[in-house]
Amino acid sequence: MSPNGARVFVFLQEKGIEIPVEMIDIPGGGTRTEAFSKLNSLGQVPVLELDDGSHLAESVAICRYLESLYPEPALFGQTDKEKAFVDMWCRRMELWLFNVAGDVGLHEIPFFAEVVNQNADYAADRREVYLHRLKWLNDELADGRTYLVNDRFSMADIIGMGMLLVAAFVNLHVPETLVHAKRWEAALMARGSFPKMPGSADAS
Ligand SMILES: N[C@@H](CCC(=O)N[C@@H](CS)C(=O)NCC(=O)O)C(=O)O
Repeated sequence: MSPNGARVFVFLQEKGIEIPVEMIDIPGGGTRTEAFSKLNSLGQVPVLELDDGSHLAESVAICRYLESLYPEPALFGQTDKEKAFVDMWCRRMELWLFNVAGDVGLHEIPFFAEVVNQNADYAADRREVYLHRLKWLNDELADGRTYLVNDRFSMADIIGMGMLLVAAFVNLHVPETLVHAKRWEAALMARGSFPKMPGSADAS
């Protein structure tokens, strides 16, 4: 499953929301058709079709909209302060980690040669940066908390799940030495909503 689509799937499962889902065959070119570009002009999943026929793209925007329709359990924070911290951690996970692992994929996986001018040196640099930033995450989690914000599972952890997934696609894993990041990863993997990882027995 695609890492950004997985965020919405995890969100739906954590909320217990059931909606009709259509899977798009990305390697088969399903996001690059004219019909799909009418749903999202960037040619990317996920996309949520609303009752009025409009189409909402961007995984975090979709999840935010679903949170407004299904407030419980709150995954974007409960109090104003918690909401702000979830926001901070969503941005950190997306911009500081997820996108770095994503860049490795964009610059190494042949399918994405149409999307970027692939550069092997840049990909190698991003691999190092990702591992360096995992050390930062490990230090952040050294206070022993289970999840990123207030010990309560949130959207920031969901982006973290997507990060683990996108990294696994390019064979980047949390080193055993980063015990706090490993503890956080184990807590995420223990949740029933954790996405199927590449290479796992039941991965699709
Ligand atoms: N910022 C977007 C990123 C969406 C995205 O990159 N989707 C990828 C899959 S993870 C995609 O559909 N790629 C299709 C393609 O490149 O043709 C989000 O959060 O939804």
